Amino acid sequence: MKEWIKSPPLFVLAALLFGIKTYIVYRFMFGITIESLLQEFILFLNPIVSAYVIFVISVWLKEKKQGTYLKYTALIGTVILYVNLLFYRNFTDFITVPVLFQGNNAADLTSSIFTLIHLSDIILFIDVILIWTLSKRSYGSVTYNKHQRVAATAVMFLLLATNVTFAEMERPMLFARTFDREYLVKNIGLFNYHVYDVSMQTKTRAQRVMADGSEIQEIKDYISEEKDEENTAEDLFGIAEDRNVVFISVESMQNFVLDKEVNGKEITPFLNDFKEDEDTIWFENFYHQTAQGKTSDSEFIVENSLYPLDRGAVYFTHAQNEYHALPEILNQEGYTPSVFHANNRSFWNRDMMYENLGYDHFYSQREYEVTDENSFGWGLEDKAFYEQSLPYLKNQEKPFYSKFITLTHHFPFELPEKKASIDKLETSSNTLNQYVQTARYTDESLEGFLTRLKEEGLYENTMFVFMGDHYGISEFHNSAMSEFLNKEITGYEHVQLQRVPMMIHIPGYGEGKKYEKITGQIDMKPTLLHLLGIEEKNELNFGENMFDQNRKGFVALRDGSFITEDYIYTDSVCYQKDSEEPVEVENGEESPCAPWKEKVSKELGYSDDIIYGDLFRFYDFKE
Ligand code: GP9
Ligand code: MN
Repeated sequence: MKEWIKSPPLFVLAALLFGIKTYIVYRFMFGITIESLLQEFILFLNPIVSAYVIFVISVWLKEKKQGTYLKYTALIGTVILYVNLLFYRNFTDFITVPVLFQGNNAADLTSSIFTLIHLSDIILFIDVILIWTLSKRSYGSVTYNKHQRVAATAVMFLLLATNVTFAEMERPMLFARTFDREYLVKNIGLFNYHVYDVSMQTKTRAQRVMADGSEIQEIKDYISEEKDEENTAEDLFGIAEDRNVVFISVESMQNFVLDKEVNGKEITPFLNDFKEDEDTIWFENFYHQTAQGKTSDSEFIVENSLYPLDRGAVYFTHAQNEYHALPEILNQEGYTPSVFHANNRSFWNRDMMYENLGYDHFYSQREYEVTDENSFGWGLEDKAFYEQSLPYLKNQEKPFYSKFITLTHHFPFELPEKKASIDKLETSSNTLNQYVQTARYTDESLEGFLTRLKEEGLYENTMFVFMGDHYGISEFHNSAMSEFLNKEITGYEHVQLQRVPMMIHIPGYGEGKKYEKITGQIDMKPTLLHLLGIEEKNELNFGENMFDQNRKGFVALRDGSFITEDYIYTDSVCYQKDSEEPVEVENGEESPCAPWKEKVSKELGYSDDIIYGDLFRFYDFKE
């Protein structure tokens, strides 16, 4: 080992050269954003670790083969890096397997290739030239004894463990959640990211290949059986016909802040009035149904009336599937569907998924002016976001369907002192204490947006939908939550905390009211189509129009918990809604939750089958 430090063998030199080069590319050629010292360190560490992992293999090869292995590995690695760089210069994103086969992307790249290549890129090949030169000499082939081979390999495991530990510290559950390619590359490196991407792709492909068209009929039968007799809907069909739609996905907003105060001040004064407005239809028992895909899951549920997956984000894992999504349907009906969200395009794989779902345009970070004054935390603050969105909105061809995704009220809910209008709470959780301040910020920004739309003449002929995307305060803060709500957070209460705002506001409607029936995000697609007066032929939705009078009677959460009119089931406990207590079942008797539980798991299973098997490709929605 000692001699190795004095005069390192070629594989060590190659790993260092290649690793440092990759770091330089990450840091200065890809626009990767660094938010902390730890991130900077990981970004530096992982390319060296990855390079070492690849190059150390040479110690197990015959002497003559070592040089060849090292030089070709360096060359191929550099080519991969370089192609990614060219791709990045064009798309501000990293290559994924499916994208390689997306014709228009490749065409885009070839047409602009010369503008993407810079003369200075030559420096990327300097280490390759050096490794090629050195490998020709005896330096390229070394006789390693067994001891040295094992030592070199042990170092590899040590380096890998260090890298993984730091990455996990930086981003817990990095792989399970897989939310952003930039995060993945930042934490595990470009090459490991490609390995990961290929394995994901293979797994997805395999499940798809096994599927055939027979299953979709069974699912269709199930869905039509569950739908009750015809014509049971309250007649609201088409009450918002031909209107524009402004759909606001309100980040992390939960119902528990509504009508609550902090030191004598309402947390959400605007929403409190808005829900009671004569033009507002308010569903107070509306549940989010998201899992690890967070915001993207809520988007997926609303757009497709399918459930998200219980692990990973379907926006990532099944972005290539065939869907029959809301934006696509609206587009066919003459609407312009677009999304406004001031985050980077690849977050949650949105750039890929939106195209597949039929959105016309995605106004993302690059269309907004983000400065130190108008941003903090996750980026552009909502008030500036709305203001800067207005010119784009005005230019939409009408009628438009515009989805806005807010960002300021996001974990960790930090708001600069001067932007806060109410006090923090004083519970044992700082997160919860701050949550109310960003909730208030959201409330103000929503009010401001409506005012601006009125001024711009975009209010009267629009239908507004405000929906909370998912919880903001996790179970982890239960004890602080019980301090705030003044009650114990049982399983029952935990499920009830998954209720998020669902307010539909139709200017001039005048018959707005509060609905107490249980509903969920899965019901959004059929409900919106109903209000817009669009008949969906051949619907394959798990949700139902929320105005139907005979609905199937349960709302399923993605972890298998569910809500019925009389019971709440979670963590294997069946609660009676009246008493909020667990149901007592005599020995040998069946729990009243049991039949529901069966239905729920059947439904979730069918939804998974559609996604894993990409079953919609066997179905003709037009027929
Ligand atoms: C990021 C935004 C927030 O683009 O959607 O993500 P979340 O963590 O809430 O899913
Ligand atoms: Mn969110």
